[in-house]
Amino acid sequence: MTNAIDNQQSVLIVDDQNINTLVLENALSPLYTVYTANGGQAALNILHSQTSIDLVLLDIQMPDLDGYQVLLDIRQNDATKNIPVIFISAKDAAEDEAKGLEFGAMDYITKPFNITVVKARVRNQLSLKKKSDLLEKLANIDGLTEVPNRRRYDEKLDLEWRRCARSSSPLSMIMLDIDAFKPFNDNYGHSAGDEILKQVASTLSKKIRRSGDEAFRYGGEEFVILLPETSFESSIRVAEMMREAIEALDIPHEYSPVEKHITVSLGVSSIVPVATMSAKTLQEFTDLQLYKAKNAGRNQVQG
Ligand code: GH3
Ligand code: MG
Ligand code: MG
Ligand code: MG
Repeated sequence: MTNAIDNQQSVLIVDDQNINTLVLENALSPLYTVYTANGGQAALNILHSQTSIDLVLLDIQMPDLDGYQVLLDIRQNDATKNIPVIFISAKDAAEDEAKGLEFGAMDYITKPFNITVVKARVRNQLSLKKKSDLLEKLANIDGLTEVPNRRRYDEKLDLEWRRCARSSSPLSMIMLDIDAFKPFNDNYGHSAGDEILKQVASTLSKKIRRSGDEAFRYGGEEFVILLPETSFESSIRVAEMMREAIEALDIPHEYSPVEKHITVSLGVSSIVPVATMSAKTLQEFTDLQLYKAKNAGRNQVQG
């Protein structure tokens, strides 16, 4: 195992015969971070840990879990389903190769392999992986504020809802809307408005302390923060801290009926998810609290 260098891609080599793992590791470790596993279960253990793997070189015939079973597991798991797999197998009949590709492998290399060809094929798959990672990132980030977007939020809400349902722990949500943003745009101009959105987004991101919490741009001048496994009381405190942080930016807004600077209103709610309820319930509750904060005079937290 080599040390991870920043931005270096990672390859997991899986083979029950040490000589194969060794030859591949020698060829690839000068270029990539290499992990090795001597069986199917060992491979899954690495893939299920926090390690990020960009490509798997996978033997098919192994005594414990075979390559097909490993690939099936990779594709069924949210965290690993987009990792490309290259089968490297002594099963060299055309039907075997076709079966491997139909199973979802990106490429198929027969043994005995030519190491130069293996390196070229690995390089091709990793270059594709880099491009698809970039596209995936761009698809999930809001272009203006650079925080995760609505699309990412929808995915994350669904994921955290299911996760908190399994652990019977509360999922909390904060919805935040800039007060009197229309008169700000009307008087200071739309690009000045855009700058406010960027500042608000970066303030929210900076105020997030727990690694599981995340802020998203929900739309227009509305942001949403998801706080998995966080109590209602803690979430109210986070919301109040965010409200204060934005007020402390002290951005002049002469045309606001609230204060002479930019303020925000926030709604908070918290649910221990159960299977019969939809994640949208939490969103509706939180939106209702935001509505209450607006009606009660803005620049405040309601929950
Ligand atoms: P309230 O206190 O009730 O929230 O009042 P408001 O004026 O903020 O609410 P309203 O929903 O009427 O206005 C939202 C404004 O946000 C209108 C829209 O032009 C502006 N807005 C939405 N997206 C953007 C954006 O990307 N950039 C800029 N500059 N303005 C935006
Ligand atoms: Mg084998
Ligand atoms: Mg709004
Ligand atoms: Mg508003």
